[in-house]
Amino acid sequence: MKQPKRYLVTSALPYANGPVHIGHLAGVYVPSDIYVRYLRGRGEDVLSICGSDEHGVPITIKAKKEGVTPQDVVDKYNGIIKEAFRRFGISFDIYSRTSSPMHAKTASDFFKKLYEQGDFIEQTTEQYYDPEAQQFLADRYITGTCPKCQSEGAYGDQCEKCGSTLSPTELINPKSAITGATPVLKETKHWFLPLNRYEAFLREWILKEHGPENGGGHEVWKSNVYGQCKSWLDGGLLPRAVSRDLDWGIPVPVPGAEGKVLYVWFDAPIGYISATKERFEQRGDAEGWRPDWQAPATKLGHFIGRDSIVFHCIVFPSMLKAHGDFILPENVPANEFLNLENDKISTSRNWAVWLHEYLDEFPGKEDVLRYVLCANAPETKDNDFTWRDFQARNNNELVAIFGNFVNRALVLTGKYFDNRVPALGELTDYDRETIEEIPRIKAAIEHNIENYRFREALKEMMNLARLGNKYLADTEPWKVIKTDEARVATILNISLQITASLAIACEPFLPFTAKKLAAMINLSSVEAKWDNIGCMTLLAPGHELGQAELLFEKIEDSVVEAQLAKLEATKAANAAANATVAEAKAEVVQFDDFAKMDIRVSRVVAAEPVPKTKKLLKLTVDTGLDTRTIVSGIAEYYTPEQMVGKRVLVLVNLVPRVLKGIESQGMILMAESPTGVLSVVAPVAEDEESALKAAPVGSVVG
Ligand code: B3M
Ligand code: ZN
Repeated sequence: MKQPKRYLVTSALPYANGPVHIGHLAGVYVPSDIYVRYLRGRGEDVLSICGSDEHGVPITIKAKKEGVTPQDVVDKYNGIIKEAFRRFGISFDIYSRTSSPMHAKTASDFFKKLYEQGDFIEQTTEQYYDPEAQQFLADRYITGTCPKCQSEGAYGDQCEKCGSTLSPTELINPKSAITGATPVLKETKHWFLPLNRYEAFLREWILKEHGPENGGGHEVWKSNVYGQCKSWLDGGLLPRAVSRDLDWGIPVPVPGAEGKVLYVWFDAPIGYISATKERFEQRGDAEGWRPDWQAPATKLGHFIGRDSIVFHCIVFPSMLKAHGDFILPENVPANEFLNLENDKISTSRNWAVWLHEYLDEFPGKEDVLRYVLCANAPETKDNDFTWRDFQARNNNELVAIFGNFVNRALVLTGKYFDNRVPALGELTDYDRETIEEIPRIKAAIEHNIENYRFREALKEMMNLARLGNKYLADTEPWKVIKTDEARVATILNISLQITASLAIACEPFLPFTAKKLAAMINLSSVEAKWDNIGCMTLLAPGHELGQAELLFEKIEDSVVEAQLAKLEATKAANAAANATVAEAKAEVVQFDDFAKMDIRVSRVVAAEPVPKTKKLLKLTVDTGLDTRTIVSGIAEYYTPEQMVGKRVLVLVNLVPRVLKGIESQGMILMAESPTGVLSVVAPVAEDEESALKAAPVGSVVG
């Protein structure tokens, strides 16, 4: 394998149309961060590049949905994503964004060069056009009946019901998602990158150089990545349009391209180059990016999810090859997908653990999530995140092994040797065997990280903690101290050297813990170099330790149950939203039916949970006619304290019903937000009523 002079590591640019969740983290950002932290620890020249992907149709759709501009959307999510990464300790050297002027120029110049070299095919095709909105429609903006399964609401590129890939003209009864108008076919010109021209080059480069039978000299790619590439290549490549009719994106920089922008998958990977340039420009070294992207001794690696493999292994390399001024990636270590509690992570169904929410709910537990996501990373196949596993890995591994070992070594040193590293005496065979294990573990971590096997690497790092834990358990210094203090000095010296090695070895995986641990043993950053792992004089005899603290704490059942309840509530809200849609479609209510309902503004005077239930509250309400008891399944949304004093709408002539032995005399009405969140309809109180009446009609109150 070539000896790289420098490493350039890119992590997929997240779309700035939503926050980042655990699926993104396990697939891309945790592995890439482990990789770059490890390389930095080895003193390598490494640059870690990322930023927001701010163009493309998903952003414009989100903007339409929220009634704001695409710029508002990307500003909002770029901020949320960037801040969450920072808090989580993802150590990018730059986190940029594709709406930056540097990127517009870089992507524009890239396109122009290919255009001038004659690398594109210009082609006029017929595409759906919305005559009311007067614009061409992206595939996602056209909905209709699926020709395969006949279900409604299929998109122009895909039916989410049956999973078929579609083209917009296949849809039955196509409708514009913008205006509802029936779209018409209209001619439009686009630029295509003829991927078929690069087939021979790609076959040679991917299948020969990075395939399982490569003759050395290059890295072999992961089997999931190689397999996808091979099937694309075997299926034959076709020209791909690199422009779109859209008003959000980088304008196509050639004559006759009004109203057209670069396809997001054309500009986004160029974002890696723009971000690198920007990073050097910020440091007053405008040309400094060149070795990273142009010197053959740079090892470029793209960390991505499996849905981006074709773009990073086929399309972008073809673009780079056509351009000619840039190096190609040495590896594309893509991961598969992470599920959550046995269900596919989904932004639209809110089935996810969002990073920014985790950080708020689990302060100081960044490393626990990093640990669990790495231990479960979907490296070769899809994998599952469960809260029970999160708890078990924390309690049985981080607390019971890592934390326990470190804590015992430090506390015993404090107790027996005044918090100073005791001297190493004569070694037993067992001491020697233990010490000899450390370099073996170090080599195993290195080998695994360098081959993108981060789960195995993490296991080896934990083996170092296990080694120390077992050593203390076997040597029992707390017993030996009664008879042989010198022997205990040796045992604790060895334990503390292992602790110091652990502080260095855990850094790529658990950076917050590494920092805490280094402070606890007063290990300087000069000594905390990767190559010092296994050095048995890291902490000199007499060296004073710092303050011992607990590194990890047990996670209680109640914490896990609260997270599971949160997911249950999401499920319920999704089901309710679906049911509401179905009912709304199913039945029309006659006015007479509606008029039978006696609905009264009532005040809640008392509220208490119904024992042995999670969802029910027993409410006492004053309806103005009487005071009555209502049992309501409202406990998922409100606490009893929140309900007392609230004014609510009550259906008072509903036939009484006994629930959990209590007669419920009516029903509290709730309303549902567009996102499926239920809340009580709480009319204003009397004093507010007068304020309402005084306000002019049509003005907004409150
Ligand atoms: N934005 C998809 C994603 O967020 C896409 C990656 C671009 S990488 C240049 O995973
Ligand atoms: Zn279908």
